[in-house]
Amino acid sequence: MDDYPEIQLPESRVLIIITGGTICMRKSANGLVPAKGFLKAGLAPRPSFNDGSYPEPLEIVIDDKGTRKAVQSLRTPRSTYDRRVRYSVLEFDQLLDSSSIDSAGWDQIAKSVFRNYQLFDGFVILHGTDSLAYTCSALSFMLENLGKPVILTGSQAPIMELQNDAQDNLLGSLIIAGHFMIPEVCLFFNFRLFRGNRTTKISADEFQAFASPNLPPLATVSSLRTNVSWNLVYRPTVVNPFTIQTRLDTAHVACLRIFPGIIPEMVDAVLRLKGLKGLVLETFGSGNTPGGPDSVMTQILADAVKRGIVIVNVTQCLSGSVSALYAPATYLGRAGVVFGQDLTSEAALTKLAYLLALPDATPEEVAKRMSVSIRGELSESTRTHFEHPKSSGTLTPELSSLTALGYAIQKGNLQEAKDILRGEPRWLLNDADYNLNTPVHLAATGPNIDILRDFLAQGASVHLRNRSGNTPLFLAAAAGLRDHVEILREAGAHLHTDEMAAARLHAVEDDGNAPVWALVTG
Ligand code: ASN
Repeated sequence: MDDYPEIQLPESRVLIIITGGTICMRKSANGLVPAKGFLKAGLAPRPSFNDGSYPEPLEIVIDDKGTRKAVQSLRTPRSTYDRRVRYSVLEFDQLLDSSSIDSAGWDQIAKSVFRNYQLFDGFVILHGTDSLAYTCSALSFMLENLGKPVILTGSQAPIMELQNDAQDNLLGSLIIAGHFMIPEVCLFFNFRLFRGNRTTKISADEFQAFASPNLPPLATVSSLRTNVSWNLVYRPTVVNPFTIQTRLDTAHVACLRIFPGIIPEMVDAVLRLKGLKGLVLETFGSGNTPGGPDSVMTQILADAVKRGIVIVNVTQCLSGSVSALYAPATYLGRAGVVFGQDLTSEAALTKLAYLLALPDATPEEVAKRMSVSIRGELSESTRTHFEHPKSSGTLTPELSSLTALGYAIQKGNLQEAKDILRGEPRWLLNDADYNLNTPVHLAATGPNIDILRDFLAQGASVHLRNRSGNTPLFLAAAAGLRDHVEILREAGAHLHTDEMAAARLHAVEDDGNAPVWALVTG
């Protein structure tokens, strides 16, 4: 037990999905292999992962077969943010060295998140580092309209080793998933949180194994604080609930690295692979390949594009973007090769596989979407991309702006609310007052539904809970506001597990609000 007075602290729920990787490996006659029983052997004995209340109550999780089962949970000690994180673990039946992951494995992860979405506040996925950047990229596309944090991590040394990076990587991930509503697929490694689809593995053995060369970290952990760059956090701004897209088409895409002296026949042979639909071409510098405007190479590429193959130009360099700066890249563009801007190869390949798997994907449509950002995976050079105003990055609310916004909501004054948000140097919409009510909580019971609609269209989270543990949806139902409830549901809001029992009781009570409660329990 911790030494602080035992007051009722808010608790977040996080699901850890274990796919394998070094983090959970043990030595065997064949070298390191992943081993089961991580919660009990790896986490329960460590004070930072277990506040001593073990064994804790069972938590419900939904397994791969869709069966609800009760599993052991653990709870962290109190955090610097006065919160505890309760977590449970779902292990893949077959734990993998991540070199063996494929699109079926990605489906399994996406389905586990989807099935358990309403039961948890955030997700941590343990994964080997070898293919981690690919999995992060793939999931960022597969998880559509994500409203909760999904954080992937792993380690270079197993948690059972005396000196390891596993403990810090997992603890940092758990804390972020349990405290910060960053609705992105992220990678946490060596005290930094990255947008997953911007990452690449840069070291086979250093603890600093990943980099995000074209986008600064979304958060850094230093001493006791987690500093979130809220201005960089990507939020879906269409009001739609969370869904997943599975079965990425990895069977019909390829990646080819250009090198000095590469013969056009080699490129042609790859482009004539049976069934090939998309190719990522790793070019020199800012997008250049050998061959002039009338060269065989350019002709081969142009012919392939005419046959309906989407070819995407990305740079071999660790950072920077491709562009039509030099003549060779311009010729590629004229041949119909798409500029992948500053996409990593991992993001380009998985994005192609994702787009090609969408129903009715035409080569033209896929090519068009490859050079625009759909999940913040690339920087669009021609468009001022969506960025929240710069912030100092801590959770500390500036009460004056939040209070002013609260009054505007209470008065139902949409224009005033918009003005406050526009002039605000930080992104206020996910901040909270003393009672942990966010502007969405206030708008959910406010007199003007257009304010609620506006906040949701700006990507404000519907999943944050106030000090009493209530979501905006719960408050709107309690107030009997059917229209507010409906729009929150459209945005993917659902009741937290702890609210469900009370809501079900209300739904059968003989009172005027019972039909509204019925809407949220269905
Ligand atoms: N081979 C391991 C894996 O990717 C490497 C690691 O996790 N550090 O599963």
